[in-house]
Amino acid sequence: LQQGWFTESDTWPGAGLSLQVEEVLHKEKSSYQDIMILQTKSFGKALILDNIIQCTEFDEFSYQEMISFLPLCSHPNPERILVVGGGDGGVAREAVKHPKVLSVDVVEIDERVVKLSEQYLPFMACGFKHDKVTLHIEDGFEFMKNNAQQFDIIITDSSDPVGPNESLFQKTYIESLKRSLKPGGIICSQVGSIWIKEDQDTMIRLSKDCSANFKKVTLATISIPSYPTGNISFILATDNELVNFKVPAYSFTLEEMNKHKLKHYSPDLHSASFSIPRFARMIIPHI
Ligand code: AAT
Repeated sequence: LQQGWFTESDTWPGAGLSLQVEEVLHKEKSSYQDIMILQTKSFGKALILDNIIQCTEFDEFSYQEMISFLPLCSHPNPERILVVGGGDGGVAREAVKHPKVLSVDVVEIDERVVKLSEQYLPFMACGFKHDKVTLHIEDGFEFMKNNAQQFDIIITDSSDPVGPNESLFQKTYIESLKRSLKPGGIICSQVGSIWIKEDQDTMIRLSKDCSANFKKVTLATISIPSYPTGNISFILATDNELVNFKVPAYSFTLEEMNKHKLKHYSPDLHSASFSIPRFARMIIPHI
Protein backbone atom coordinates (compact mmCIF):
# COMPACT_ATOMS: atom_id res chain seq x y z
CA LEU A 1 0.00 0.00 0.00
CA GLN A 2 1.56 3.24 -1.11
CA GLN A 3 0.29 6.45 0.46
CA GLY A 4 -3.08 5.02 1.25
CA TRP A 5 -3.83 3.57 -2.17
CA PHE A 6 -4.13 -0.07 -3.20
CA THR A 7 -3.12 -0.71 -6.80
CA GLU A 8 -3.90 -3.87 -8.74
CA SER A 9 -1.14 -3.85 -11.31
CA ASP A 10 -0.44 -7.44 -12.33
CA THR A 11 -3.57 -8.02 -14.36
CA TRP A 12 -3.50 -5.00 -16.65
CA PRO A 13 -0.04 -4.67 -18.20
CA GLY A 14 1.13 -1.08 -18.42
CA ALA A 15 -1.78 0.23 -16.38
CA GLY A 16 -3.26 -0.20 -12.93
CA LEU A 17 -6.51 0.03 -11.03
CA SER A 18 -6.29 1.90 -7.72
CA LEU A 19 -8.61 2.25 -4.76
CA GLN A 20 -8.05 4.73 -1.96
CA VAL A 21 -7.84 2.84 1.32
CA GLU A 22 -9.05 4.06 4.70
CA GLU A 23 -8.07 0.98 6.68
CA VAL A 24 -6.60 -2.47 6.21
CA LEU A 25 -9.17 -4.51 8.12
CA HIS A 26 -7.39 -7.84 7.76
CA LYS A 27 -4.33 -9.33 6.15
CA GLU A 28 -3.11 -12.94 6.14
CA LYS A 29 -1.48 -15.64 4.07
CA SER A 30 -3.74 -18.68 3.79
CA SER A 31 -2.58 -22.06 2.50
CA TYR A 32 -3.55 -20.92 -0.99
CA GLN A 33 -3.11 -17.17 -1.30
CA ASP A 34 -2.56 -13.75 0.27
CA ILE A 35 -5.85 -12.41 1.56
CA MET A 36 -6.66 -8.78 2.37
CA ILE A 37 -9.88 -7.09 3.42
CA LEU A 38 -9.78 -3.33 2.89
CA GLN A 39 -12.06 -0.54 3.95
CA THR A 40 -11.90 1.73 0.91
CA LYS A 41 -12.94 5.34 0.61
CA SER A 42 -15.53 5.04 -2.13
CA PHE A 43 -16.00 1.31 -2.85
CA GLY A 44 -16.84 0.14 0.70
CA LYS A 45 -15.20 -3.10 1.79
CA ALA A 46 -13.02 -4.91 -0.73
CA LEU A 47 -11.75 -8.49 -0.86
CA ILE A 48 -8.27 -8.81 -2.35
CA LEU A 49 -6.60 -12.15 -3.18
CA ASP A 50 -2.97 -12.24 -4.31
CA ASN A 51 -3.20 -8.50 -4.97
CA ILE A 52 -6.23 -8.88 -7.27
CA ILE A 53 -9.56 -7.26 -6.42
CA GLN A 54 -12.20 -9.99 -6.16
CA CYS A 55 -15.14 -7.83 -5.23
CA THR A 56 -16.10 -4.55 -3.62
CA GLU A 57 -19.20 -3.68 -1.66
CA PHE A 58 -20.03 -0.86 -4.08
CA ASP A 59 -20.35 -2.84 -7.31
CA GLU A 60 -20.27 -6.59 -6.50
CA PHE A 61 -23.95 -6.83 -7.43
CA SER A 62 -23.10 -6.21 -11.06
CA TYR A 63 -20.77 -9.20 -11.35
CA GLN A 64 -22.74 -11.58 -9.09
CA GLU A 65 -26.13 -10.93 -10.68
CA MET A 66 -24.83 -11.17 -14.22
CA ILE A 67 -22.63 -14.27 -13.84
CA SER A 68 -25.62 -15.96 -12.18
CA PHE A 69 -28.64 -14.92 -14.24
CA LEU A 70 -27.10 -14.91 -17.72
CA PRO A 71 -26.77 -18.72 -17.58
CA LEU A 72 -29.73 -19.41 -15.27
CA CYS A 73 -32.24 -17.38 -17.27
CA SER A 74 -30.95 -18.89 -20.55
CA HIS A 75 -31.92 -22.39 -19.33
CA PRO A 76 -35.53 -23.60 -19.46
CA ASN A 77 -35.28 -25.45 -16.14
CA PRO A 78 -32.17 -24.63 -14.07
CA GLU A 79 -32.68 -26.88 -11.02
CA ARG A 80 -29.18 -27.98 -10.00
CA ILE A 81 -26.47 -25.32 -9.87
CA LEU A 82 -22.74 -25.69 -9.25
CA VAL A 83 -20.54 -22.71 -8.44
CA VAL A 84 -16.77 -23.23 -8.66
CA GLY A 85 -15.03 -20.62 -6.52
CA GLY A 86 -17.46 -18.06 -5.14
CA GLY A 87 -16.22 -18.31 -1.54
CA ASP A 88 -17.67 -14.89 -0.71
CA GLY A 89 -21.19 -16.31 -1.12
CA GLY A 90 -22.37 -13.69 -3.63
CA VAL A 91 -23.25 -16.02 -6.49
CA ALA A 92 -25.09 -18.38 -4.12
CA ARG A 93 -27.04 -15.39 -2.80
CA GLU A 94 -28.18 -14.55 -6.34
CA ALA A 95 -28.74 -18.07 -7.75
CA VAL A 96 -31.35 -19.03 -5.13
CA LYS A 97 -33.52 -16.11 -6.31
CA HIS A 98 -34.39 -17.98 -9.52
CA PRO A 99 -37.73 -19.75 -8.92
CA LYS A 100 -36.70 -23.05 -10.59
CA VAL A 101 -33.51 -23.54 -8.56
CA LEU A 102 -33.60 -26.54 -6.18
CA SER A 103 -29.97 -26.68 -5.07
CA VAL A 104 -26.78 -24.65 -5.27
CA ASP A 105 -23.45 -26.38 -4.53
CA VAL A 106 -20.52 -24.03 -4.00
CA VAL A 107 -17.02 -25.53 -4.25
CA GLU A 108 -14.47 -23.12 -2.83
CA ILE A 109 -10.85 -24.17 -2.39
CA ASP A 110 -9.94 -21.77 0.42
CA GLU A 111 -11.92 -21.98 3.65
CA ARG A 112 -10.33 -18.74 4.86
CA VAL A 113 -12.09 -16.80 2.10
CA VAL A 114 -15.41 -18.11 3.39
CA LYS A 115 -14.61 -17.40 7.05
CA LEU A 116 -13.39 -13.86 6.35
CA SER A 117 -16.38 -13.14 4.12
CA GLU A 118 -18.67 -14.24 6.94
CA GLN A 119 -16.88 -11.86 9.24
CA TYR A 120 -16.36 -8.83 7.00
CA LEU A 121 -18.69 -9.24 4.01
CA PRO A 122 -21.92 -10.60 5.51
CA PHE A 123 -23.97 -8.96 2.74
CA MET A 124 -22.47 -11.60 0.41
CA ALA A 125 -21.77 -14.49 2.80
CA CYS A 126 -25.50 -14.48 3.64
CA GLY A 127 -25.75 -16.62 0.48
CA PHE A 128 -24.43 -19.60 2.46
CA LYS A 129 -27.27 -19.41 4.99
CA HIS A 130 -29.97 -20.39 2.48
CA ASP A 131 -31.26 -24.02 2.87
CA LYS A 132 -30.77 -24.70 -0.83
CA VAL A 133 -27.04 -23.90 -0.64
CA THR A 134 -24.32 -26.47 0.23
CA LEU A 135 -20.71 -25.42 0.68
CA HIS A 136 -17.82 -27.78 -0.13
CA ILE A 137 -14.26 -26.83 0.76
CA GLU A 138 -12.41 -28.51 -2.08
CA ASP A 139 -10.65 -27.87 -5.38
CA GLY A 140 -13.35 -27.36 -8.02
CA PHE A 141 -11.49 -29.47 -10.52
CA GLU A 142 -11.27 -32.43 -8.12
CA PHE A 143 -14.92 -32.06 -7.10
CA MET A 144 -16.11 -32.41 -10.67
CA LYS A 145 -14.19 -35.63 -11.19
CA ASN A 146 -16.65 -37.28 -8.78
CA ASN A 147 -19.82 -35.61 -10.03
CA ALA A 148 -20.68 -36.67 -13.58
CA GLN A 149 -23.98 -35.48 -15.14
CA GLN A 150 -25.20 -33.72 -12.04
CA PHE A 151 -25.75 -30.07 -12.90
CA ASP A 152 -27.94 -27.94 -15.15
CA ILE A 153 -25.65 -24.93 -14.72
CA ILE A 154 -21.97 -24.70 -13.77
CA ILE A 155 -20.72 -21.20 -12.98
CA THR A 156 -16.96 -20.78 -12.74
CA ASP A 157 -16.64 -17.80 -10.41
CA SER A 158 -12.91 -18.20 -10.15
CA SER A 159 -10.01 -15.85 -9.76
CA ASP A 160 -7.80 -14.99 -12.74
CA PRO A 161 -5.47 -17.61 -14.24
CA VAL A 162 -2.68 -17.15 -11.68
CA GLY A 163 -2.16 -19.06 -8.41
CA PRO A 164 -4.45 -21.88 -7.25
CA ASN A 165 -6.99 -21.42 -10.03
CA GLU A 166 -4.68 -21.87 -12.99
CA SER A 167 -6.18 -25.31 -13.64
CA LEU A 168 -9.58 -23.68 -14.15
CA PHE A 169 -8.49 -22.20 -17.46
CA GLN A 170 -7.24 -25.41 -19.10
CA LYS A 171 -8.77 -27.59 -21.78
CA THR A 172 -9.17 -30.55 -19.43
CA TYR A 173 -11.24 -28.28 -17.18
CA ILE A 174 -13.69 -27.55 -20.00
CA GLU A 175 -13.93 -31.28 -20.66
CA SER A 176 -14.69 -31.95 -17.01
CA LEU A 177 -17.33 -29.21 -16.99
CA LYS A 178 -18.98 -30.97 -19.90
CA ARG A 179 -18.90 -34.32 -18.06
CA SER A 180 -20.45 -32.80 -14.95
CA LEU A 181 -23.34 -31.20 -16.83
CA LYS A 182 -26.71 -32.83 -17.29
CA PRO A 183 -27.83 -33.08 -20.93
CA GLY A 184 -28.74 -29.61 -22.14
CA GLY A 185 -26.82 -27.90 -19.33
CA ILE A 186 -25.06 -24.54 -19.59
CA ILE A 187 -21.61 -23.44 -18.42
CA CYS A 188 -20.58 -19.87 -17.67
CA SER A 189 -17.00 -18.81 -16.82
CA GLN A 190 -15.41 -15.49 -15.96
CA VAL A 191 -12.74 -14.73 -18.57
CA GLY A 192 -11.49 -11.22 -17.80
CA SER A 193 -11.74 -8.05 -19.85
CA ILE A 194 -12.21 -7.70 -23.60
CA TRP A 195 -9.77 -4.73 -23.43
CA ILE A 196 -6.76 -6.69 -22.13
CA LYS A 197 -4.56 -8.53 -24.61
CA GLU A 198 -3.72 -11.37 -22.17
CA ASP A 199 -7.43 -11.87 -21.42
CA GLN A 200 -8.23 -11.86 -25.13
CA ASP A 201 -5.72 -14.69 -25.52
CA THR A 202 -7.54 -16.62 -22.77
CA MET A 203 -10.86 -15.97 -24.53
CA ILE A 204 -9.48 -17.12 -27.88
CA ARG A 205 -8.15 -20.33 -26.35
CA LEU A 206 -11.26 -21.06 -24.28
CA SER A 207 -13.64 -20.30 -27.14
CA LYS A 208 -11.79 -22.94 -29.19
CA ASP A 209 -11.86 -25.48 -26.35
CA CYS A 210 -15.55 -24.77 -25.74
CA SER A 211 -16.52 -25.09 -29.37
CA ALA A 212 -14.70 -28.44 -29.51
CA ASN A 213 -16.98 -29.61 -26.69
CA PHE A 214 -20.26 -27.72 -27.10
CA LYS A 215 -22.62 -26.91 -29.96
CA LYS A 216 -23.16 -23.31 -28.93
CA VAL A 217 -20.55 -20.92 -27.53
CA THR A 218 -20.93 -17.22 -26.88
CA LEU A 219 -19.45 -14.26 -25.02
CA ALA A 220 -21.23 -11.76 -22.81
CA THR A 221 -19.65 -8.58 -21.53
CA ILE A 222 -20.59 -6.27 -18.66
CA SER A 223 -19.52 -3.05 -17.04
CA ILE A 224 -18.02 -3.00 -13.52
CA PRO A 225 -15.73 -0.26 -12.22
CA SER A 226 -13.62 -2.29 -9.76
CA TYR A 227 -12.19 -4.77 -12.30
CA PRO A 228 -9.38 -3.61 -14.59
CA THR A 229 -10.68 -1.59 -17.59
CA GLY A 230 -14.14 -1.53 -15.98
CA ASN A 231 -15.18 -4.58 -17.94
CA ILE A 232 -15.55 -8.29 -17.32
CA SER A 233 -16.69 -10.93 -19.74
CA PHE A 234 -18.11 -14.42 -19.56
CA ILE A 235 -17.95 -17.39 -21.89
CA LEU A 236 -21.19 -19.38 -21.99
CA ALA A 237 -21.64 -22.70 -23.75
CA THR A 238 -24.24 -25.45 -24.15
CA ASP A 239 -25.19 -28.45 -26.24
CA ASN A 240 -28.86 -27.52 -26.09
CA GLU A 241 -29.72 -26.21 -29.54
CA LEU A 242 -32.98 -24.78 -28.26
CA VAL A 243 -31.07 -22.31 -26.10
CA ASN A 244 -30.90 -18.84 -27.62
CA PHE A 245 -28.64 -16.92 -25.27
CA LYS A 246 -29.90 -13.56 -26.47
CA VAL A 247 -33.49 -14.37 -25.57
CA PRO A 248 -34.03 -15.29 -21.91
CA ALA A 249 -35.91 -18.58 -21.44
CA TYR A 250 -37.16 -17.11 -18.19
CA SER A 251 -37.88 -13.40 -17.81
CA PHE A 252 -38.07 -11.95 -14.31
CA THR A 253 -41.12 -9.73 -13.93
CA LEU A 254 -40.70 -6.21 -12.55
CA GLU A 255 -42.31 -7.42 -9.33
CA GLU A 256 -39.80 -10.25 -8.96
CA MET A 257 -36.87 -7.95 -9.72
CA ASN A 258 -38.04 -5.56 -7.03
CA LYS A 259 -38.74 -8.32 -4.54
CA HIS A 260 -35.26 -9.79 -5.04
CA LYS A 261 -33.65 -6.33 -5.07
CA LEU A 262 -31.93 -6.89 -8.42
CA LYS A 263 -29.79 -3.85 -9.14
CA HIS A 264 -28.09 -4.77 -12.40
CA TYR A 265 -29.68 -7.72 -14.20
CA SER A 266 -32.89 -7.34 -16.20
CA PRO A 267 -34.22 -9.36 -19.18
CA ASP A 268 -33.38 -6.35 -21.31
CA LEU A 269 -29.75 -6.16 -20.16
CA HIS A 270 -29.54 -9.96 -20.51
CA SER A 271 -30.03 -9.63 -24.27
CA ALA A 272 -27.81 -6.57 -24.55
CA SER A 273 -24.88 -8.27 -22.76
CA PHE A 274 -24.43 -10.64 -25.70
CA SER A 275 -24.00 -7.75 -28.13
CA ILE A 276 -20.26 -7.30 -28.04
CA PRO A 277 -18.03 -4.75 -29.77
CA ARG A 278 -16.89 -5.63 -33.29
CA PHE A 279 -13.17 -5.73 -32.43
CA ALA A 280 -13.82 -8.48 -29.87
CA ARG A 281 -15.96 -10.46 -32.28
CA MET A 282 -13.24 -10.20 -34.92
CA ILE A 283 -10.49 -11.42 -32.57
CA ILE A 284 -12.34 -14.23 -30.83
CA PRO A 285 -13.42 -17.06 -33.11
CA HIS A 286 -16.49 -19.25 -32.56
CA ILE A 287 -18.56 -16.73 -30.59
N1 AAT B 1 -17.31 -13.45 -6.40
C1 AAT B 1 -15.98 -13.04 -6.23
C2 AAT B 1 -15.19 -13.23 -7.40
C3 AAT B 1 -14.17 -14.05 -7.56
S1 AAT B 1 -13.76 -15.03 -6.26
C4 AAT B 1 -12.82 -16.35 -6.82
C5 AAT B 1 -12.73 -17.47 -5.77
O1 AAT B 1 -12.27 -18.66 -6.43
C6 AAT B 1 -11.76 -17.23 -4.62
O2 AAT B 1 -12.45 -17.29 -3.40
C7 AAT B 1 -10.73 -18.37 -4.74
O3 AAT B 1 -10.27 -18.85 -3.49
C8 AAT B 1 -11.54 -19.43 -5.48
N2 AAT B 1 -10.78 -20.43 -6.21
C9 AAT B 1 -9.63 -20.27 -6.89
N3 AAT B 1 -9.23 -21.44 -7.43
C10 AAT B 1 -10.14 -22.38 -7.09
C11 AAT B 1 -10.27 -23.78 -7.35
N4 AAT B 1 -9.37 -24.43 -8.05
N5 AAT B 1 -11.36 -24.42 -6.85
C12 AAT B 1 -12.28 -23.75 -6.14
N6 AAT B 1 -12.20 -22.43 -5.85
C13 AAT B 1 -11.15 -21.75 -6.32
C14 AAT B 1 -13.48 -13.97 -8.87
C15 AAT B 1 -12.88 -12.63 -9.08
C16 AAT B 1 -12.60 -12.26 -10.49
C17 AAT B 1 -11.45 -11.29 -10.58
C18 AAT B 1 -11.46 -10.56 -11.84
N7 AAT B 1 -10.25 -9.83 -12.04
